[in-house]
Amino acid sequence: MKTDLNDMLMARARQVIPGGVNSPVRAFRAVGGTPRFVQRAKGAYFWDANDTRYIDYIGSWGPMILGHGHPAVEEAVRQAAADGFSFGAPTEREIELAEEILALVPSMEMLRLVNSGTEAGMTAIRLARGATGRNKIIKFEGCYHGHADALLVKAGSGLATFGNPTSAGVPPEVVQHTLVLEYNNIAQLEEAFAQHGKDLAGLIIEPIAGNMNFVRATVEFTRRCRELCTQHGALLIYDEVMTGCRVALGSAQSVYARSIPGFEPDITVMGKVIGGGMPLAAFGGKRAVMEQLAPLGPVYQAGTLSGNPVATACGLATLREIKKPGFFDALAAKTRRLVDGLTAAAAAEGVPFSADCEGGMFGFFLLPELPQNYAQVMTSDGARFNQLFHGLLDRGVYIAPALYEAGFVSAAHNEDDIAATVAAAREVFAQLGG
Ligand code: KE4
Repeated sequence: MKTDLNDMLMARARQVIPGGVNSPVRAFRAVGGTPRFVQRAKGAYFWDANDTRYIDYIGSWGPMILGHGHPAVEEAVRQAAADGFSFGAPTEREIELAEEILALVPSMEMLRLVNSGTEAGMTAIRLARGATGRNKIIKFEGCYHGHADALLVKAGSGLATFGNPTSAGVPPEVVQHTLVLEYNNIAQLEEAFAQHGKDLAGLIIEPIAGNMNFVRATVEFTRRCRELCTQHGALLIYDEVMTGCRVALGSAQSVYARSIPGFEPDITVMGKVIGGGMPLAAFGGKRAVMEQLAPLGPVYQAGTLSGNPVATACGLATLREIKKPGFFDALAAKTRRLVDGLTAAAAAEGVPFSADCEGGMFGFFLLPELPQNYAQVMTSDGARFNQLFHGLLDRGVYIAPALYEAGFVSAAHNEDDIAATVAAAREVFAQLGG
């Protein structure tokens, strides 16, 4: 029996890193088995410690929209690193990246670069509170906005009660101002604003919830979020860390603006794609809101490595590639072919299956209908998902090791990869049965 080097590395990792990983989802706790330790990646693939190749549909959880090791991005990072890793002083490239992002997401007039989606989301909440002088926040069950204390919260016992912590170490008083509502539930949303509207600083939402695998906010729900925030003077915070420049060049807000003319959030949180795989995220909004931030205004936020010169080079090179004519049309069509192929394979084997995609992001459920909220997502059969996950993994196809996570296609995935993925899924669906 050949020694599995992933097992050896995991045993060693567990000695020095909690759970052997630097982020919990990587540990395969939900699906079982041993995480694959990546030794290198290129294009649509990575190779694990055993030098086994996988078609990669995680792509670092979204950033690798070009595929791994795009030559133009590698060259930009190489040149930037040669000029210096970090200065703690302003650089022209931070201006260039800010200008590039603002041009793609015109609801923002200004932005600030930070190092992670958590940092961006945490600061967006603080900014909404500072700008409005109010404390209360609405979030939705199933949406994840990073691990800041105020956002690690689950629904209270009812509308009247505020949230309870989802993590040890978060004092109840920290989440007492966070109200957790059901995604896509307009009646509950309207009731919450009726009860708490004058105290609400903001509402934060994933427009397409990739942390519930793939659940879209309905157009009507989105319209009501916008209307009620405007009516009550609360700020609509769009968490586009995952969807930003991933579901469309203009991000999810540009998709919703097609159905809701003039639709704009007040604050947008971004990450992943805009950093191209390096630690970089951002939050932005209208000038009047953003100028509340230090050093101009009373809302403090800072970061040693914010706007890091190597990370900004990686992000800028990535954005310059994805804005090229035809990039998103091709990516969206390829993602659609994958989803249609998987759907047909499941139908051929009588497996209850539903899937959806937008741009280069997709999701699927072993459910006959697409779920509309967290409770519906969690009716999925975890054991069957785990069988699907490992069946694909054994066939060299790497999807997210959790049924509530989305999938990502890159420009580097080719038609053979899509066909091989669908063929692998067909074999596993045949084993799963109806
Ligand atoms: P980070 O702090 O992980 O950079 O971003 C937090 C975050 C914020 N908002 C949304 C919508 C996000 O999806 C994320 C992070 N996404 C997860 C995957 N669902 C990252 C993977 C991980 O936690 O290891």
